[in-house]
Amino acid sequence: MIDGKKVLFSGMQATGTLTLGNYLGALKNWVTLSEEYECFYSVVDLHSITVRQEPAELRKRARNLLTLYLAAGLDPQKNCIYYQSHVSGHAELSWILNCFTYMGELNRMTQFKDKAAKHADNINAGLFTYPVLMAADILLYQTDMVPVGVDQMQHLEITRDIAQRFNAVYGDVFTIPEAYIGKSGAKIMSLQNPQKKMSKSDENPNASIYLMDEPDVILRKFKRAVTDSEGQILYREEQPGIRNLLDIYCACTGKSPEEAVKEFEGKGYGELKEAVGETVVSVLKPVQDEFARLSEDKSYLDSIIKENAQKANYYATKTLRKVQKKVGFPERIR
Ligand code: ATP
Ligand code: LTN
Repeated sequence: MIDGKKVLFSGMQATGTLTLGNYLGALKNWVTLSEEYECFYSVVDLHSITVRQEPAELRKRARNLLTLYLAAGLDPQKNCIYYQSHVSGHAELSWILNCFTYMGELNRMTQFKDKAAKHADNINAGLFTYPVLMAADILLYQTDMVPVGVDQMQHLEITRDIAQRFNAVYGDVFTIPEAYIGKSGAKIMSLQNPQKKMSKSDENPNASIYLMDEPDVILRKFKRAVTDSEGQILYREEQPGIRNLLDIYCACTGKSPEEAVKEFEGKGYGELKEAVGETVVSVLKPVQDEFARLSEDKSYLDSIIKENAQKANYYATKTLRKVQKKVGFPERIR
């Protein structure tokens, strides 16, 4: 608890360009949640180097991602928006938690298996212990709630296991976090293959809507979206392409699938695609405009980065000192 509010933590990696999936499945919900919780939203750059990065490119993407957090509507006075690498407590706690995590547990992580297969030439120890760093991110702020996609559930489970194991030895040190899986936009699928999730690392640019796509590009991508030959607009499993378009429409408008189906009754696929495209354009336009405006304001951004890193460090250090004392490190002489 901070000032009577429950604590929420989440983060995103600055790898690739954010997609509509990231926006509807994560960022948009973060803004809603920020009213109710004391929130920490991190650009998790320590996680990014588990795969090779070009330094200048990583720095640029990390800054763009932080700017996007703000552009999407997160108020930096109310939410702590910062770079993970600016708070050394993440790495320090991660080391300690490594000593409370078993090889067998990490071996079961499906993300590790996937990424190891994808980067066979660089299966480094950081990739293996990635979930421990994620546990440190969360536990460092005594987090109650973690909004994540279903793909991150396994990492949240291991975080809870590590925390419970530590608490069993040393008493109630860590708050045990709960996952929060948002309802709307939970899984936006690829426009080219509706069986696959929309992902920023997809090789086919037509499969994903990028947050910075121009309106005509967005409309064109929707026009080309893969559908089916059923010829009717219904929300059902047998029509994954149409269902995905309706999901996107609902996540953008707040309408229910039933309402959307009713609205498009008797209409053709072309009309649906155009309507969804236009809705997405109107949702992304203010974010794009605000991103452009903020990107120009270097000194404002720098002041946010500095102040929020200080705030994050304050809370991180509080937990870290407690943990260091519990495990038996000598007291600091001041
Ligand atoms: P990558 O392609 O590099 O795996 P990604 O696009 O899957 O990246 P992540 O960085 O893994 O994105 O996820 C950032 C956040 O966005 C997470 O909370 C994740 O659950 C959410 N997210 C990612 N893709 C989607 C999607 N298609 N639908 C809904 N939410 C998504
Ligand atoms: N692993 C997550 C990003 C991430 C995260 C976190 C999410 C790193 N640390 C802590 C929630 C809480 C991902 O790849 N989406």
